[in-house]
Amino acid sequence: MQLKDKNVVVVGLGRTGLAVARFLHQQGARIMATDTADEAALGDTAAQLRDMGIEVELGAHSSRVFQESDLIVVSPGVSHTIAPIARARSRGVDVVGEVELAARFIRAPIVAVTGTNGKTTTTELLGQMLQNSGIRTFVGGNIGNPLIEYVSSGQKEDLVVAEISSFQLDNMYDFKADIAVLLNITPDHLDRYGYNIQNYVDSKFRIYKNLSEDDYFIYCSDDEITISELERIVMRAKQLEFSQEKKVKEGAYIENDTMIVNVNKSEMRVPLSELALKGKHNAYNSMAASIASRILDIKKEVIRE
Ligand code: UMA
Repeated sequence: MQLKDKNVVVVGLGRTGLAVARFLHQQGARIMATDTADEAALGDTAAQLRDMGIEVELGAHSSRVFQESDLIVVSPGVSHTIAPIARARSRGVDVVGEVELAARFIRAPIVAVTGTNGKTTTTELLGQMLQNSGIRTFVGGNIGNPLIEYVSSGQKEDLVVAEISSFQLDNMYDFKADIAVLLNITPDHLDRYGYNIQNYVDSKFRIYKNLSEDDYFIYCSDDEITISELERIVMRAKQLEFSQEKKVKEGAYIENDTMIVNVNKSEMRVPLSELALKGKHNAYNSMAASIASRILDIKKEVIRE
């Protein structure tokens, strides 16, 4: 993707917006940055942007800023439905979130972790398993460090593990994970979704949209919303499930207080008492991270550790 001399608007100037602006500046784009907050609320961000020669608009998102744009990059905290963004999209302008933009420059395989609860824990756990196995792994996303920072840094890791929120998914189109993990879905952030749970479910399920037959979709088969949605869609990826209520053919389940992970016809068993993270929810998180690790051929001893 060529960004040099493109007119790009950065919407929202929190951690994501600043990181996006730095990246675009590095790429030689012509940048306009806009945030509804005032100067004081943004700390020294506006000053940092101006030092890079970037025009900053504060207190509103005026139409003027969006007029000549070739690309608009939206922060997760900014709704994808606000008027100036909707208008630009209807004019055919490319409107993307920071994760979508970053993914266009990431060459390493991506494991994307989403779900209402447990995303951060699972992302960290999986990142730790991979790093301990010697795989050079960047861990980022909603967890706190935007993926675009990884792209700007020029780092080239073997793998990226990304925590992805529904807000980020709303502005993701071509993003494709190699392994997607959907932990669970319960009503959350409904104010951003017109108080309609289906809009939130649709957002979460954007994670599967570009998965191919060679990719993996890991999900919790105890989660009613996930199961009923899976019945409605066509999933091309290989599916692996995890459950605490029943034995599963491929994936992970609990039997006699032991977590059993069965991937590629190879089984590993870990007594629940040995899991570092205690409790039912963490058992789910451990199952999801272990399945992803086994798909990536991480040794059982490393996962167990
Ligand atoms: N803003 C506008 N216009 C609007 C709305 C907001 O300009 O219409 C501005 C605000 O004035 C503010 C800026 O946008 O200055 C904030 O942007 P942001 O909320 O996207 O904040 P960031 O600092 O960029 O943090 C975001 C994520 N925040 C949200 O999703 C709300 C962080 O997730 C994430 O760690 C970070 O990017 C790096 O990727 C936080 C979060 O609460 C932890 N996530 C939710 C969750 O986990 O449930 C989804």
